[in-house]
Amino acid sequence: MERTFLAIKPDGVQRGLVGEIIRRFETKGFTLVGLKFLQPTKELAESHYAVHKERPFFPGLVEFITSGPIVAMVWEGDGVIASARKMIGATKPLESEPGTIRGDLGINVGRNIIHGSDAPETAQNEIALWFKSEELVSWQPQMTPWLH
Ligand code: FUP
Repeated sequence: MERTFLAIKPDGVQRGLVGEIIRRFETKGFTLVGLKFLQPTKELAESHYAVHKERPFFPGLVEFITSGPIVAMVWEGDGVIASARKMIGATKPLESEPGTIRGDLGINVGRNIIHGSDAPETAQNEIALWFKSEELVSWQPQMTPWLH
């Protein structure tokens, strides 16, 4: 079963959006298999965003992500990687459609509430970076078999 890594960034936590965001993925029908609340170290943030390390916004991005606690999560379900990206919406505020998390809840490219893995390989790498295998729980919701 496909899995993706999602993280509610410090702005999402500070604005009280944790419940709203988790609700969207739960009601969509995806299954939460990993969850932790932590303030990332600079080392962890730099590894996570290593692909952007030459970009001018990199230092500010690392400073922001390490500025407060975040909610790190692994979600599971059919097509969850691409589906979560759709639900999150585009990076640029003017391109994130209403109905998406960023389109409904944000206006700033840097303070964009949530991260989601963009492809199967990055999902696998990010899950391994943020979670130990014993922190992930394999389970099946019992009450809604028609969704799964
Ligand atoms: P996304 O996958 O939508 O989170 O976006 P990217 O991987 O392209 O960018 C990672 C993060 O860098 C974004 F969440 C916000 C930040 N960023 C900026 O601050 N400025 C930019 O011009 C582009 C990205």
